[in-house]
Amino acid sequence: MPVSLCGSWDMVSNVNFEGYMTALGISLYTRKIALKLKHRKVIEQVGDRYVVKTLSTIRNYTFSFRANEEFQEFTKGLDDRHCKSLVAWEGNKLVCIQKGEKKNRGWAHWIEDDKLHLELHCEDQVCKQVFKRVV
Ligand code: ECB
Repeated sequence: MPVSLCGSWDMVSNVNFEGYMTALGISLYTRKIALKLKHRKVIEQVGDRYVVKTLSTIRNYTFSFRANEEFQEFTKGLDDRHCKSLVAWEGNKLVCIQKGEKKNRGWAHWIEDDKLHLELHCEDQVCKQVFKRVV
């Protein structure tokens, strides 16, 4: 049984978010603003139904899904694309594959050293984010 990712988490590091946003075609202007943001993740789970909220001072993104079930994702307020997304546990990692216009797009979440880790990838870019639990 994988450990629970549930709770509220505050960003402590964000490596190569710039490269990830560039791969998604985000404009220089928006990237400059987005790079200054500290994200908060709020993860809720009931059975195999998840809600993942990414919160910031200027924009929020909420995404809900059932594990092992493909669904339509619209990345509203991010790069505004439609993807066919599938989230599944692979060992201790919650892994999402986002099929769509962008190649090799997806992310993985896992817990390591009491921190929430997130690796976001798109094309040849990998962004690594770490979050600490909000107390
Ligand atoms: C919503 C907080 C970030 C807001 C950034 C604002 C403008 C940047 C516009 C586009 C950037 C494109 C995508 C990166 C944004 C957030 C990265 C995490 C979103 C995500 O897919 O989280 C997953 C995994 O936790 C769950 O949806």
